[in-house]
Amino acid sequence: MSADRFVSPDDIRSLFAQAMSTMYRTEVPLYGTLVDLVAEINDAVLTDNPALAEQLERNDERGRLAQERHGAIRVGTAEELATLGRLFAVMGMYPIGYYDLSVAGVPVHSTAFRPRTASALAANPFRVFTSLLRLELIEDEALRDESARILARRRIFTDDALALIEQAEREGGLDQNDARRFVLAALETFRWHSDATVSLATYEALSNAHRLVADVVSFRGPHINHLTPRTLDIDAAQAGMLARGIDAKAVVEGPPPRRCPILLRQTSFKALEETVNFPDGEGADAGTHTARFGEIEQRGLALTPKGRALYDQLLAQARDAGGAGSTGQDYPTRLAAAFTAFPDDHDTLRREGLGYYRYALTEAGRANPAAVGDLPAEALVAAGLVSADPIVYEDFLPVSAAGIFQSNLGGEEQRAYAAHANRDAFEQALGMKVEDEFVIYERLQKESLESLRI
Ligand code: OOG
Ligand code: NI
Repeated sequence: MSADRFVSPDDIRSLFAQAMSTMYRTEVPLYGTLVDLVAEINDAVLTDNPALAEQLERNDERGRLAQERHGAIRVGTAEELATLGRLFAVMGMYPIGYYDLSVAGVPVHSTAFRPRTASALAANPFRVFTSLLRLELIEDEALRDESARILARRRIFTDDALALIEQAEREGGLDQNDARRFVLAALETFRWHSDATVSLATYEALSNAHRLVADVVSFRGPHINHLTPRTLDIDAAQAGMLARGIDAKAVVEGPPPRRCPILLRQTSFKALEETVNFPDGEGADAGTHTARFGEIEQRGLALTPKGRALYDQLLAQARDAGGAGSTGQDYPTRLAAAFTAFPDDHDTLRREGLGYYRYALTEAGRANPAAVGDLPAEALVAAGLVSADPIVYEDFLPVSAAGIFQSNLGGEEQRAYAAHANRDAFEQALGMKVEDEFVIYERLQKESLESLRI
């Protein structure tokens, strides 16, 4: 059996991302509006800024831009999470990063399943932010036990999906026909079901414990709760949402506007009020649930641990000023003021080791390989023989994620749980280790440096 009868995991991921996008457009038409808005803005930015267009082209980001999305789901048990890990592996997506949201009052911890090599990222960087409910954080013991019983009963994967995961693991891949079947079967896990599996009374009890608990426990599966396109100008996207009368979140999460974008800036529109049907036709009017929303993001430079520490420090400073968190009219001003301490030109960011860069020979460098020799990268950049472009941040930010969760659960900022991050428990549930994102960025940067000398 030769491996080339198999469809590459990159192609399966692209098929899946496309299928999810089509499904979500039908489920949440406003998502389609966001995608169109982002496409318009990105075209305009690229037309106005040919240098950026060239940079994206050089770094294999131009082609992926129109396809680029992340989604998010929340699961209830270790078994669900572990099986998801196997399902995503068929598509070349691996758990990267550990996020503890309990400190922000959300009883979950999370990872992102995503591709991790330069070629896989260039093919399609589709990522899914995946949260596992921490039932142990529900105080009411009876409710906790009932939730566990309800979750233990449900089956979130179709038989076909499970069989095809096993087949892919056993044989090392899926052929064209099975890959197509796999995508259709996998899609079922992420579909929205408006029928609750629990009584209205149970739903309300769960909701009182935390709206997120109701969202995870009351339904047949972990519906995809948003899909996020990537814009090149989030301030334009935010203005565009407001201009179209979309109920956008007040604050853009993440760093302030900058000349050199870093990490991730995100905005979302509020969750839809959906009608939920309860068994026996109960609560015909009572049943609305906020689960699904739309989000737009702008991605920038991936930061090194040193850069990230500075980011975290300045963000905390902006949020703590006046004790107002990220609420309050003056938050954008506080944020901008704090971030004046973060260098905003690429030469400084690079020389101070704050971000990761991809190095490549320029035309001059290619024409004169002898001049490249053993010179250090900085000297080559200074001589115009090598370009250094920002490596894009492919991950998430816990403070931003908490803000997104909060605004879409319809909640006020809530008290933090007295829990601690528990990466070991998460990895145990998942059945594998989550990878450290810094190691991946470091490797991408190193590979680019090595490519200069070949
Ligand atoms: C996930 C929220 C996190 C992001 O972009 O930070 C997220 C959720 O609400 O399930 O998607
Ligand atoms: Ni998101």
